[in-house]
Amino acid sequence: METFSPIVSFILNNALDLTAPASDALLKNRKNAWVQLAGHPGSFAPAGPDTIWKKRLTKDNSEVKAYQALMNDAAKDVVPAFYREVEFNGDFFIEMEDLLHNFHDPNIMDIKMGCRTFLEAEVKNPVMRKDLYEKMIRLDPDAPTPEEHDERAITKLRYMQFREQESSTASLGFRIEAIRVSGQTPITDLKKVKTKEEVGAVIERFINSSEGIRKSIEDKLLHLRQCFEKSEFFKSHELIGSSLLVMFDNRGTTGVWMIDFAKTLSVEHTVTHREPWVLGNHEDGYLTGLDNLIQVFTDLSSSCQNHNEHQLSILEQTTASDVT
Ligand code: I3P
Repeated sequence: METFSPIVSFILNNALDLTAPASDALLKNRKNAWVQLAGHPGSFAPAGPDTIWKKRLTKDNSEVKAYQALMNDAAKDVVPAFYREVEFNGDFFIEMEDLLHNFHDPNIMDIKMGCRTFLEAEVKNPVMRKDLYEKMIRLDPDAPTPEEHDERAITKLRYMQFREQESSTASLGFRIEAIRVSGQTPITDLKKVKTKEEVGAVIERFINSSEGIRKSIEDKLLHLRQCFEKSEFFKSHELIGSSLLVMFDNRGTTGVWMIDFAKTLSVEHTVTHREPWVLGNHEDGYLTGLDNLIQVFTDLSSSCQNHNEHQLSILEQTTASDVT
């Protein structure tokens, strides 16, 4: 579950690790949904109606600042509505729209956007981490250098770049972190999904080859790109570790939102989100990733159409043989 972004983990579990109710009044409507999930580091609480509280885990309030600015920006439509920052028992929370409220048992996909998944500050961080070495050899026992094997530790920069190379992040500018198909156990084992074809296969499975859902999500991605390109906020901010949340349900409702702005930081010069990153330019490759993601959706059009026509003809044959 840890590979889902915090919002998605919350949606999947409808649970959190907060021990105290956020506020009795706010929780009254959804009291039954207040479930403790042992050991999970989630930081969301159902508030309500139709809002959630997200706990601030870092000292700085970059995410609040991002949401506040985005509420008056061209990208307002494609981010969850932000209501306010709340202090409760010494902790700070963001009260925001509960994206689940329009969905019934949704299918959910979490896509981490960008070609770079670490802040530039990480480049100068010399801390050697044993946990990340362990994670690296679980993915590929041959990946560490002989020196890294000796030390049994690597820097976070080394690990994050390794993850970028192993997945589609480095080549396509996004990676699917996890999907949840309605009624099935979430799939989080996607760290080696790398090529356009592999990503396409995961997405086709996620949308169950439905041309209607494919087209609707593609349209929403195109709209999201337009909003992003018009946004003044994104011109002056780098986006690291931000996700796209894609949902649909069996009633045909679809939604695509930008989420997770804890590492969305103001930059002094303009960020194109398409130029390659070199240390100091703060480029993140977000739009490169979005261009490629849209292309994957477009490329799935003919196979979804064929699949849907095939299904239809099977249905017609079955109906015809039932009649005779
Ligand atoms: C983690 C993932 C997280 C990152 C975390 C990594 O790797 O890249 O995004 O947290 O760093 O361990 P994986 O997906 O393989 O589990 P941040 O985005 O906050 O940097 P961490 O171990 O320092 O928390």
